[in-house]
Amino acid sequence: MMLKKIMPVSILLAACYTTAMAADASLPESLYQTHCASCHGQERLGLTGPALLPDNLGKLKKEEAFKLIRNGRVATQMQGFAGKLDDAQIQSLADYVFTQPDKQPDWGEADIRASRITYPSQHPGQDTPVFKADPLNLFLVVEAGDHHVSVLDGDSFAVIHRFPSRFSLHGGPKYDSTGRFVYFTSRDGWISKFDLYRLETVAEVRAGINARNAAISSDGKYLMVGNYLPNNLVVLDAQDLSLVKIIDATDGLGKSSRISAVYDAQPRKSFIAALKDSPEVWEISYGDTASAGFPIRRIRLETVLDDFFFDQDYALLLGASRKGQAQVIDLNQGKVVAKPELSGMPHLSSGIIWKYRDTNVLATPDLKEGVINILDMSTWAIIKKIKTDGPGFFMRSHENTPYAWTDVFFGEHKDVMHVIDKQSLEIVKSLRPAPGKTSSHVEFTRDGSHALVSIWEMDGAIVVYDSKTLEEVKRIPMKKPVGKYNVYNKINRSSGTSH
Ligand code: DHE
Repeated sequence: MMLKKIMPVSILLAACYTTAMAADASLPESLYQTHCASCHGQERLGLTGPALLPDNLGKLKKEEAFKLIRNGRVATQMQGFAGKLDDAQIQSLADYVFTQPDKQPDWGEADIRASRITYPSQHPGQDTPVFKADPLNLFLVVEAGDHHVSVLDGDSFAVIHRFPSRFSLHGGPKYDSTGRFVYFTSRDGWISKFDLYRLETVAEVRAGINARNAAISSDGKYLMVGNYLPNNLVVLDAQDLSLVKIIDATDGLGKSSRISAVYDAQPRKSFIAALKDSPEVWEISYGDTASAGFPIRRIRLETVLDDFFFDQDYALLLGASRKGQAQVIDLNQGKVVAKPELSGMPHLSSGIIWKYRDTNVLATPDLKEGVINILDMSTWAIIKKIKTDGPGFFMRSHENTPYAWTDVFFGEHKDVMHVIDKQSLEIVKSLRPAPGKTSSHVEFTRDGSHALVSIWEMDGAIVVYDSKTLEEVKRIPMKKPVGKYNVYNKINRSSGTSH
């Protein structure tokens, strides 16, 4: 639908460019305008295809970009250009998309407002689920392989619905407190609101060019989007995704910064965001004061926070820079109260918490080292380093299971999923759900009886395990299911899952 609306204008404009640049038809800019602009936008900000700016390309390498332009991308509208362009032209295009534009692109109030789309409902007035399944035991499975989301019944493990998503969703979708509405963020800055009762998209808006993540306020009124480009936080009305406010990410000393991430701190009625290029964390109140303009309380730190996580009360924040310098910030006192000795590259946003003896522990995987760090949350001492078969990305547990699960994401053992006993702090089993294929990202059913593991391949799967016996129960084919999110566990802020 969007394709029809946008294509003619873009093609027309691309054609004008082509004429103007006819003399330099071999220049990469000219090749780009002729062959790419109609889908990826004249300024590389994305249209029906994703934005092609260096910071939006994620982990894509230049060699992969060359192959992608040459051969196309399976299951997308990206066609291969091997018949139209020679290898030198393809290489120059691959180099071009990795080059920063002369002028930093902007995305302001007018762009945000103009991008908003609202969709008419197929079930007007329907305020109960259109399906027979426990709406709180649904999983949303983000399938990056062909950019779709599957709605999975957590009791029968049947897919009850599947719908297309924006390109390259990243981070966990955010449910409102009822579990009816859910918000997705794409790396290209698109926010999509989906109604899980009616099984339909409600509205979409592009809040930025390169978004980090989003958080929904616990009262369900606001969505806050943290951006890398432009450097800002964007407040949206959660009802219809209309723009409420843009907050420039400028630190207390006047320096502009990207946003590392933003989260909702439910008990505090505030959003907590960290700046990525400046050692500052912000508490932005939405309580009774939202009408007064989302006031910012700044906490100045010694080092930046690239990745961070909270205790269950949102009184303490544990954060780390990518160099591993960790700090615990007491959000009430507004100061650093501990500096845990973490090394490597801890992935704190994947941290989980459980009760251990007379204390709570926080466990975090590490993106560089094959280790799970277990920290005592009363002293912030590392009480155990569990050696794994390689660096991992995600961890999960549930209040009703004695185990914590973690993946080995990088290296020759990327197919291993370790199961850790939460009391002995030992690995009790290492599963290989699909030998040779990356297995990653676990999520539990609402009662904790089953653990769902992703096989991260185009012809991948969700593998369902009985969480007591650790035996496989079912295998559901999926297209690179990067993550899955259980409604109940999320809205009840289970200490074993991400928030
Ligand atoms: Fe993520 C969540 C940061 C790369 C898949 N990732 C998050 C969150 C942050 C983050 C801050 C929490 C946001 C939220 O849920 O609101 N991710 C980063 C990085 O800094 C990093 C290392 C570099 C980058 O490219 O941004 C990174 N992430 C990746 C990937 O390469 C992954 C594996 C594949 C992809 O899709 O890009 C990836 N990240 C995920 C997933 C979640 C996530 C699936 C949600 C986890 C959850 O269970 O909540």
